[in-house]
Amino acid sequence: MKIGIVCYPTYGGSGVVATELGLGLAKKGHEIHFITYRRPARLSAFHANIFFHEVTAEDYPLFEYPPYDTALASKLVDVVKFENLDILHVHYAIPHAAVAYMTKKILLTEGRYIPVVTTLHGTDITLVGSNNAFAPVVAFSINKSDGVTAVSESLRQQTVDLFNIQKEIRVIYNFIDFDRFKKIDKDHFKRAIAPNGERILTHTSNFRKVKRIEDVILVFKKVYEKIPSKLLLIGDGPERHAMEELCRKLDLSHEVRFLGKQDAIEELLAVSDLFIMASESESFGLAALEAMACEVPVISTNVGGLPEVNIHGETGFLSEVGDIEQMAHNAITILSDETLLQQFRKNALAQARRFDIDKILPEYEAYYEEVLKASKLEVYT
Ligand code: GMT
Repeated sequence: MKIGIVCYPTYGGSGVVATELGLGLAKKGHEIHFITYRRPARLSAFHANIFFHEVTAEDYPLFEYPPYDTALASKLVDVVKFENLDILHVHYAIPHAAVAYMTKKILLTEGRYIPVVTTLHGTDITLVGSNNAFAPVVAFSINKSDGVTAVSESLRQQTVDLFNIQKEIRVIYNFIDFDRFKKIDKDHFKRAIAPNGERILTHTSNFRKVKRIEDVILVFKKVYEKIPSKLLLIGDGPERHAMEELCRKLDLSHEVRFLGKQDAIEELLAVSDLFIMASESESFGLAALEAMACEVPVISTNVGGLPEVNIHGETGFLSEVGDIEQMAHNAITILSDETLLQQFRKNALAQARRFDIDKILPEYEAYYEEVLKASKLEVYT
């Protein structure tokens, strides 16, 4: 199949999933065309089946905001036609699903039908999409997609609850590539980070408010008071500066390391004992799955799709948003008992295997086939 993939090319979860999906499909022989404003962060190496088309929204003194949507639609029309794509798969509804709809309509005027699959990732529905500024377009473009998937059952349900959706939404879970995410021997890292054998707690995110990193630090403080430990904070974003200030105020600067954006996250997970995710909203929690694949148990909140990934009492523990006491108690329970920690590590890996890329990729392939079969020429009005 020739598949066009549209996504945000950043370190965010939706861009990561879109890129890993494209890479996986390319390895299976599909021809993949990424159409984005920048080369996706995880698309570093050359692959014969992968093509990248950069979208540039030309600036002009009249534009306060460069018209990215228009530039993307024009680029999609061009790529679909000249690369002869079979299907467009857009990740994150805003604005990609609406732009794909416009693309479809433009191509229809030339008698060309391009089926569109939209994957909902979370904030496009829960935080941004449900906002009145976007809601009518989000609902419309979901209903006008030829196929719609959500990355968890919770996100599917939320979408149906928030919008008037006539389209069936298929749940296709996010996935993990075990060739990359596995526990590897990085003992020299461990010695550098925790020279006295301290426990290592880790958090990865884009440092936005929704991640509640303050809670992560406050949980860590309580753990640190009981168990010698270090906290690795991976990623960057708007909250970073305030969090650095908080660590200084709490006199934790020597115990908390801000590592910024990292490419080889698996190497840091390899030396971690526990992963903390304190988010107030999380449609899936890809970062938690990456940790689990590296045999790291997870202390998380119980929101959104997290209970579908992190199994309470088996792979880690779930708590109410903001319940710092409970999260700290759960973390101490696991970290103070080596036998329990080892059991949780094993369980985390076993649960992560349910999301093996080798199981999930065929679900996408089958879904594309289904959509292609069902898509008929729409009546142009
Ligand atoms: O978590 C973020 O802020 C990034 C965001 C994105 O759209 O890139 O992540 C969302 O999609 C990920 C991949 O499907 C999910 O694993 C995250 O749970 C989801 N984030 C939220 O729902 C807050």
